[in-house]
Amino acid sequence: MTSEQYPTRLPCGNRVLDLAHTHVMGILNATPDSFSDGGRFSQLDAALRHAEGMVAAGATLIDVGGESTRPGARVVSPLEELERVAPLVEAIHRELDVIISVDTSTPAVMRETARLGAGLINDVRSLRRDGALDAAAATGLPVCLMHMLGEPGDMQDNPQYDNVTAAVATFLRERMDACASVGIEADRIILDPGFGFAKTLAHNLSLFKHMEALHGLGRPLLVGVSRKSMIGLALGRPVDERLYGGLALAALAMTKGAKILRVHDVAETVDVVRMITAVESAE
Ligand code: 7PJ
Repeated sequence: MTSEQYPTRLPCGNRVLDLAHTHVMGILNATPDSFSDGGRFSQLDAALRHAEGMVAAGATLIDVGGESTRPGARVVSPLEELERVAPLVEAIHRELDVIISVDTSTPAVMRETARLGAGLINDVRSLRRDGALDAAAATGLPVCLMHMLGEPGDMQDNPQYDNVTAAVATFLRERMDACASVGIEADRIILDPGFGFAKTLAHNLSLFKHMEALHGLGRPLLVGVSRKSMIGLALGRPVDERLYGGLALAALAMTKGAKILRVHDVAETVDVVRMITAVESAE
């Protein structure tokens, strides 16, 4: 475990994230036809109930995403993305005691969801879209910067690194500098190695092994590996059989000092966090 070099209190809108502890972030997909005309209410309600279940299971953050980053996924317009995400953010803010993270690269979505109660901007493109730096700065919210090369559509076309961990650290440092240039200071930033984004299995495993090197950037780490292909490839498991592999990685990420674990399986991951905390709290 690392002792934090940063203040442990991170304001996220009207809530505070205590970075002295490890937190579980539950994934909530506002999927392509979630809110299409026929089932608009029922699908919104189902998503809200899913969020409620994750909060009851111990998630302190819910990550709401309206754009699929799977290679080959359809491009979503800003308006469409907003129509998927905004009703959910509004409903969660009204009904649940949780920090709402919005998984978006779209400036208009950042601005509007911040107004509706979001507490964190989670951008897999690290605010590289036109207008994203300014939009994020204007919200006053913390930002999660994630390493990825290229775009989700082409990121897996033969990614190459001399030293993947060093490349990720350099990239994240540059994005922190870009943030500073628009007034997003380091104390508002969370960093993410970006597992599965523009990385082979060998890259993902090496980056995971050497994750502690990223503590040198002085900011809390978020790790998202839940059900990802690095588990599938390492174990030879389809997506619905990756829970145990994912829990192993969650435990390892926590002991390597990650502060936020982004997962689908909240209850199981919360048990991992509680068990490790019990041991670490012992005499
Ligand atoms: C991540 C993410 C991740 C952050 C996705 C998936 C793909 N945001 N959004 N980190 N992954 N910060 O969940 O499989 O690893 S979408």
